[in-house]
Amino acid sequence: MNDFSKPVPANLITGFLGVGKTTAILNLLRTRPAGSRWAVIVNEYGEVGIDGAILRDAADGTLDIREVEGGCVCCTSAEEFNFTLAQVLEHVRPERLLIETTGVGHPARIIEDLRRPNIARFVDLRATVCVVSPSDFNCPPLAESPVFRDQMELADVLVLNKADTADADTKTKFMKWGRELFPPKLHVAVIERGTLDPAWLDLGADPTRQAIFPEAHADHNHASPKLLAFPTPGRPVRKESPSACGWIFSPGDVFDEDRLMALFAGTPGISRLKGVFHLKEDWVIVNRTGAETVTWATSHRRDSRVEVFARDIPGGWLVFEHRLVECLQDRPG
Ligand SMILES: Nc1nc2c(ncn2[C@@H]2O[C@H](COP(=O)(O)OP(=O)(O)OP(=O)(O)O)[C@@H](O)[C@H]2O)c(=O)[nH]1
Ligand SMILES: [Mg+2]
Repeated sequence: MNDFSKPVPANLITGFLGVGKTTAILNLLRTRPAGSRWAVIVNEYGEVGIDGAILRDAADGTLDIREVEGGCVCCTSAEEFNFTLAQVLEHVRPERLLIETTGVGHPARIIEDLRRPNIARFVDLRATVCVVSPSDFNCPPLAESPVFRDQMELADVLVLNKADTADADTKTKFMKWGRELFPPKLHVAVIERGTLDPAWLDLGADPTRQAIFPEAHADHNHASPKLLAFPTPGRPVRKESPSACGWIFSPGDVFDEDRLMALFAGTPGISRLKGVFHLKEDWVIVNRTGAETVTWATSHRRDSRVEVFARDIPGGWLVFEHRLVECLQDRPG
């Protein structure tokens, strides 16, 4: 039973793009006690949220999923985040709140906000879990970047996910490095497929952890206002942000799977791609990080949507949009 007199236990799940944050949350949702009411707030970098669709597949009457899209809470979405948080606390009253931060964002602002006395009365911020991927850990420009270092700095629990893609040396190096950090982490682990131990969530947050680069940002100035447009058949709505672009297609638009996969495989420069697509036989999630693509069926039926991260997309986003439209089964004349 919910005890409304107590602050809601909450955790932040942080980490770079595509490291397995949503996968870890899905795993945690599977472990929750039967009947226990949980809420998840996902803060996505792009204007087109995909994680909400992924998480909603796990939803039943006791799970509430909210999306804060269009930028990270550290810059443009702070107000929207606070509004969403207030709604969840007031109307959902969960027994546990999980917050997934954007893969390009800095978690300092959100932690600071949650610790403000007016919010801390309602939210009991527990361990912040930072998920790291072996490829990021082994990439010095990334691992030394201010946002990455602060994600590590602010974490209470540090995990190396995707153990299946790490050699023994990387795992040993990660464990040694994680255990030598100061202030010490409450737990350091190597995991696979986001299998976080739910007990780690209740390790208390250390409020003395401070960001070293609180002003650091990845390159994300979300100057564009939110678009209020609706797609029509064959004509998607495009929402662009620096180094990423998202599209929403009309729910009746049906994609040819082979053409779609060929487009994604044949477009150089894509660093991350997430989408939900209406195919002839089914609706599917496509989740790609680097060269690895995972596809699975989903119950999402609202619309097809995709978010693509790329530094230099050949020909630009409009050309890519044209190619996406060419993947439709009945292409517009
Ligand atoms: N090989 C491998 N892939 C994994 C593992 N865990 C997750 N993945 C895959 O990595 C991809 C990204 O996982 P997500 O959970 O969406 O990552 P994320 O951190 O939430 O991504 P963003 O929200 O876009 O930053 C998906 O295709 C997952 O299936 C793992 O342990 N090993
Ligand atoms: Mg995610």
